[in-house]
Amino acid sequence: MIKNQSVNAWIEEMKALVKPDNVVVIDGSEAQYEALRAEACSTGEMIKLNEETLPGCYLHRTAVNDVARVEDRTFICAKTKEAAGPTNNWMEPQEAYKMLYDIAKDSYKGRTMYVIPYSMGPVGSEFSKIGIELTDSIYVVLNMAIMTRVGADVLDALGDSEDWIRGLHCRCEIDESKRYICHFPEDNTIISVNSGYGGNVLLGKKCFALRIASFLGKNEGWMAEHMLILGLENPKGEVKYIAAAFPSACGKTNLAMLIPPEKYRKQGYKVWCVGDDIAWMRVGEDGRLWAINPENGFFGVAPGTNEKSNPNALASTRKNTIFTNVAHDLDTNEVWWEGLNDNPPTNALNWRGEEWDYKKYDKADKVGTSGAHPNSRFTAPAENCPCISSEFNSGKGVPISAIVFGGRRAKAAPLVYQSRDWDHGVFVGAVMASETTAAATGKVGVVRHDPMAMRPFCGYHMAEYFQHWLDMGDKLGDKAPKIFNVNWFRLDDDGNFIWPGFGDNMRVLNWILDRCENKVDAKETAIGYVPNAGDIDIEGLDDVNADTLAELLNVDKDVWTAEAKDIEEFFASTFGDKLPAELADSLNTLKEKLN
Ligand code: OXD
Ligand code: MN
Repeated sequence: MIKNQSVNAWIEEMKALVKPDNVVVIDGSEAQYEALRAEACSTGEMIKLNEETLPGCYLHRTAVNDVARVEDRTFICAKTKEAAGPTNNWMEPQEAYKMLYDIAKDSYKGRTMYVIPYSMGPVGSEFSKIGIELTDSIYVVLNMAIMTRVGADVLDALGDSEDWIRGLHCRCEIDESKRYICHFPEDNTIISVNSGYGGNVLLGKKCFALRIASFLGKNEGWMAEHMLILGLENPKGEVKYIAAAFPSACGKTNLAMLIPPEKYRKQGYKVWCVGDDIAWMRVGEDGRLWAINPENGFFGVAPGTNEKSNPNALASTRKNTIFTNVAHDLDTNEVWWEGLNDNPPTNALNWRGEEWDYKKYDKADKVGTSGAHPNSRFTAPAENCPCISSEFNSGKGVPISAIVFGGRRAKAAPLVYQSRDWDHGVFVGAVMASETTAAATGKVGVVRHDPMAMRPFCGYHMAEYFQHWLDMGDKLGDKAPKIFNVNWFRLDDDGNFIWPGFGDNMRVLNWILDRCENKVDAKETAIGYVPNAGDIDIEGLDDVNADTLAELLNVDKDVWTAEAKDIEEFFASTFGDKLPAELADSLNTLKEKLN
């Protein structure tokens, strides 16, 4: 079936290394997927869920030691350590290949090699790029089939081109001590061994669409970003698009599928989801920035997803979805997770597959006592989403009016502010910091610097990445999107969230778009433009009055003086004199304005 010689040559090379019993090329047909689902169920790799209430849905459990991305075992194997930069682990490429090939050697014996031809982006679009993933996991095949565009038409679109990304995944023994997720940006190659967790093994996602693609983007003059894309439709039927970067598990999926508060809905406002995790953006013929979502599905965090927080995400998971590491209700053969509803199943297995007593749930030990793992996931087709954008499959993309950065910050960042210009906006993105979450292994809740939410995903030196952002601003000139920062997670002195978040975030998005169209004024502060109190609509919010709004918008001089010091230390210790001058200038301006 495969005619492309470079693809065939590489498959032969990898076959000789991993020695599969047989090779199956994934053609994208429903018949082939159905056979694979049946096989996975017969071996226990997947469990078929209730066909009446969850048609086409399956449950999978990963190994207990393999439930999140492993940043400490993720490497950028560029030729030099300098090219990988200070925010990435680095391994010398030849050394890395040798180590990985030693681990991968013979690892498919007794197993099948699945060859997955996939396109990131609509097949044939000028934005899109093609990858071939080899895997010994049916779970990976079926997830890739949801998350990307897979099949024979991808091979047709590739033709005899050598421009494609190699991805080798070997489950091996799921041995933590030999788990490596390695990227060879100069060779367009990804190798992942000893894991079965999505973020480590669905190689189209973080590995290709962010780490490798960010490197390609720098060289080819476009951007690969950890951003959702949404379209906000006003009562006149005009749709404006926003791209927003938040660290993992900080609500990108919720924002991307937001349902406007009732009063806005009645006026005719709507939100359309283009993507919830990744944006590829290019300067279009008209000089504006255009974006596509290269993915074809959602790999969303299950806990906390419910009828109120994100009805669209929940609806997306009601058919043809794969659930990973959630609780299994044995009475109904359905799934459950913390925050789904107040009725935990009484006859259930937890994410580890053990009998589970919901009464023993202890918030302080979620991993040990919860039904679902805190980083349990749903893999749902984008076409299931009730608010999927009509432009979702458009190869042309959508024009971006505003770029929004945000994180989990208890105090420093106000609800929203706007940068003074593009270069200052790059600074605003570069100084993003957020509390860590369960999406990656390691301690949860520690504030860390996460520039543009790309710290775990930038495939090259991050100071050069900042420079690339500045260069894109030069290309875009006065057509550049405006840049903002939001913080939905501000706490009061008792530790309660002050802003209601979820659908009400629409009130902030409206201000952002009004600013893009010069419809409202703003107050200049040391950190940028903050809304005038009357310009954020709080009508109908029970818990937010003028005083709370003032607190939410407050830019505290002492807090920001400490923040500026912290930024200075972060810049100096991480980037030294590689930091672009524009960012050092923005920091100096901030310090001057605070004085
Ligand atoms: C994700 C992540 O899965 O950021 O999107 O971890
Ligand atoms: Mn993500």
